[in-house]
Amino acid sequence: MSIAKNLISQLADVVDNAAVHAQSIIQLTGNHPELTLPDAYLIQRASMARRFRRGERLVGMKMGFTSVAKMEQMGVHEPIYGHLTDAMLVHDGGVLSRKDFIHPRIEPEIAFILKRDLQGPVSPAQAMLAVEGVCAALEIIDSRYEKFKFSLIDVVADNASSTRFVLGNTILAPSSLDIGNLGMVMEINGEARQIGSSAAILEHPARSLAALANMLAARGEHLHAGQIILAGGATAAEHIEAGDVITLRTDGLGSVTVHMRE
Ligand code: OOG
Ligand code: MG
Repeated sequence: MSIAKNLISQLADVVDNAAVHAQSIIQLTGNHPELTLPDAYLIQRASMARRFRRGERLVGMKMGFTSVAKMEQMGVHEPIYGHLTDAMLVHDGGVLSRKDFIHPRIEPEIAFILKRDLQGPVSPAQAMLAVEGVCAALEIIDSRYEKFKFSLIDVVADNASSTRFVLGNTILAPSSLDIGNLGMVMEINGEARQIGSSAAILEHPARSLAALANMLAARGEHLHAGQIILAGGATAAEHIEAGDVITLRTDGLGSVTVHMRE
């Protein structure tokens, strides 16, 4: 059975306020062990509704925990999704301000931009037919929970730790390269800190896109033309601090950079 509507709304306020004020909170399941995964997605959607009321616009979706490295780092072993808004989108070479975050981390990703609606159930190959372009991306995550520690249910309620994402300027048609095994090197201040491959993302990022469409289809929802989809971190995430410059270099998809200042 699902929890009461007013509790969903109250908990959505808790995660939303934590994000707005960059202040950490204790895990929702600490006080509410009865929360289920469907409840967590309801809280996520209710918190997004607050952002939309403030004028933010939905621009896409993200997948999380699609690589073994991410699952092992965070102790969550099933893929989840979250919502991305225009306020989270940072341009390549953009600058972030450390004070806007609690304890930010960064991870290397691949992004898809859709040319048409994508309705599950679909196979990975069918999902790719809806893709206009692919690019390298950096995702900045900032769990609202103390010490960046959470359960599956807590992280889903917190919109999968979403805070910012940066898209590379090299956007290629998926037919022009094989995205199944692209080398990815994430550097912080010129030092290679994570080295991986797009193959780490569910063995092929197309599987992540299909998995997202299929998870949404189970709720009667679908992806829309023009949306940006992050396939999930290919490696573990790295802590970032004021003064850091982070660059992701990829085989074939160019590079993408973001700066963190005070
Ligand atoms: C949750 C978000 C996971 C990914 O790419 O795996 C995620 C987290 O790690 O805090 O974005
Ligand atoms: Mg991510």
